[in-house]
Amino acid sequence: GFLENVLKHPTFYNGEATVKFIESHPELFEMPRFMNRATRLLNYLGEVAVNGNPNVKRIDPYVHFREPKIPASDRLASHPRGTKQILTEGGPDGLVKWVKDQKQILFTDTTFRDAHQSLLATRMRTLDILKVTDGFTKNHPEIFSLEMWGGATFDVSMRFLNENPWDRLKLIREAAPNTLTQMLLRGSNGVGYTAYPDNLIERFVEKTAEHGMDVFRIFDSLNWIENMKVSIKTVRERTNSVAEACICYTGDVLDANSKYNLQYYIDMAKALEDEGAHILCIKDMAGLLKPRAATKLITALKESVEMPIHLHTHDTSSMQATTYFHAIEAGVDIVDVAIASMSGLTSQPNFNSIVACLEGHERDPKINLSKLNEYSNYWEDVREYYYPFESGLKAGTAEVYDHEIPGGQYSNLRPQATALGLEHKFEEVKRNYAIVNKLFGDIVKVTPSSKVVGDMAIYMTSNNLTVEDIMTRGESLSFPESVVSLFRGDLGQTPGGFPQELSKIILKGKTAYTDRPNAHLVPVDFDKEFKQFQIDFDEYCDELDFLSYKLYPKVFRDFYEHWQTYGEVRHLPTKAFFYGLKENEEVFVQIGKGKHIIVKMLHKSEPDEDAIRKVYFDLNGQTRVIEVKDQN
Ligand code: 3PY
Ligand code: ZN
Repeated sequence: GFLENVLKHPTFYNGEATVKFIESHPELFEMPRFMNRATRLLNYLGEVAVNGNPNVKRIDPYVHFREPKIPASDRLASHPRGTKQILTEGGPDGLVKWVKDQKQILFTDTTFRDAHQSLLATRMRTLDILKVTDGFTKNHPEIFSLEMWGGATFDVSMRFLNENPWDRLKLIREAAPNTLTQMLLRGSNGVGYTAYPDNLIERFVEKTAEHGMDVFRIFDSLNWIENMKVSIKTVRERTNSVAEACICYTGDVLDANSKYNLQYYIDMAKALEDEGAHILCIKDMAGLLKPRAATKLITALKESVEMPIHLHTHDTSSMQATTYFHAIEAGVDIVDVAIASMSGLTSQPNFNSIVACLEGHERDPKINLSKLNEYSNYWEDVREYYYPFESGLKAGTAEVYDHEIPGGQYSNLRPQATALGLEHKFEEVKRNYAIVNKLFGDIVKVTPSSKVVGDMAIYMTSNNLTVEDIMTRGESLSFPESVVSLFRGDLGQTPGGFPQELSKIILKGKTAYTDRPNAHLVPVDFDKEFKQFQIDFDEYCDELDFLSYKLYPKVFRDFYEHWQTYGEVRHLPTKAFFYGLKENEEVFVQIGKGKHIIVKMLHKSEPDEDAIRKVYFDLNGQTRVIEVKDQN
């Protein structure tokens, strides 16, 4: 306890403590919060040994895990200079100038965010990322940025990984001091699925920048700039970070009849430049940008705006490396790629192969390919631990040009349809997705608008509804809440507006609004609400926890309760975290800087009459018993 901490403190122990000693060492008081760190982890391992990890739904006894090999790097050497230093020295404008003045193609590596969001349901754990972050950024200082936060990772890390998302940000930042960090921000929807008060978005952006975020990629799920303004302005005015504003690519720019035609992109790009964006991103979330369309679009945008252009895509069609080559020749500045073993299909195109094919090109990035391949091998072995979250997609599909389902959603849709008993109707779900898009007036589909289209497609499929049914007897149907909300204006406005007749049917007499959704929300009273938050949780919960709570109240509460019982589970090796320990299996767990425990599971007893099992562990040489109720 406290007294023991004081007595063992080196200053006290060496007789140097003064009257001010305790006052100047507040961490001594914090110790009880961290007491029993090991016991809590044993609670977790005991629970998993008896009941399994509740988020692992499918265990394959034949899967064989290999020990991932961490590529060599000099742990003690300092990092070579990289893009982070350029930003620190020259600010966002200096960085933009540097990007434009040099000729090589630049890369954003999405392995730490979009790749696993799109392939493994966002389940990648911080521990597996951190094992290679230091070495990766030492070996590859040419990389423009690491996309490593935001999108779905914020919510999933609390909800399914029981990790504090802020820890991930701080730890990766610390391990990658030479490379820009990058996140995906859903404009006024923050890292959530609905609009938040402006001052919450502002505070979130400020704190995120303060704790290490360099590039904010900002989009709106309907391409409605009004929803992006607060985020862009906050990044510009209150941080030293980069505001990268997106146009979400929809339809086909080669199709002269589409409302998302070349003029649409040029106008929106200019408008974003006027809002103060430092970089323009073409965010092709479904992977619809065809090679020749890339030539047309990138060439026109290079002529229309001064900002560097950053291209993001998903390889759902399996053609997107070709698109990148066309874009690179047309002068795109930065492209998004994922390390080979985490690339392809609904993820980003293959970093390693693109590097190989650019060898000798006038924009050759000169990245050490054999080292990059070693990292791919690391991720290939790590990926195996996550097999229950694989989507099962086997090949690219040209259907994506019809249904336009974003990569991250596509890999989720079959499991979602299966869970609803619609597995045999998956084809119909995809077809209905395209039908709903037309019905809604051809909208941009990306989180959260894509979820609404998906909900409606599933609703139509499970109720055997056609467009005609909706238009003729829609008054008697009760539409999914997300659909009503979209038509009410909760996600903002779409180019040309929502179809009037359908809107009347869906809203059933209620009126829609056309101003910003955030204008209808009560601002957060930070002082007052934070005090109450600390009373409701505990006084050690800080302002970052408060932000997590404001964004996801229920998810945060569950996460907090999990933490109280099971501690910092992010320290556990991934195999132990998902699958528990086998009898006599031993793990080394680093629980803090220079602190570790060695845990061996000895045995678990049969359940007693109350279904309680005893799980015996050896913890650093001492036997410990954890009692767990068997839920089976
Ligand atoms: C997200 O919002 O999480 C996305 O990845 C959208 O493409
Ligand atoms: Zn994406």
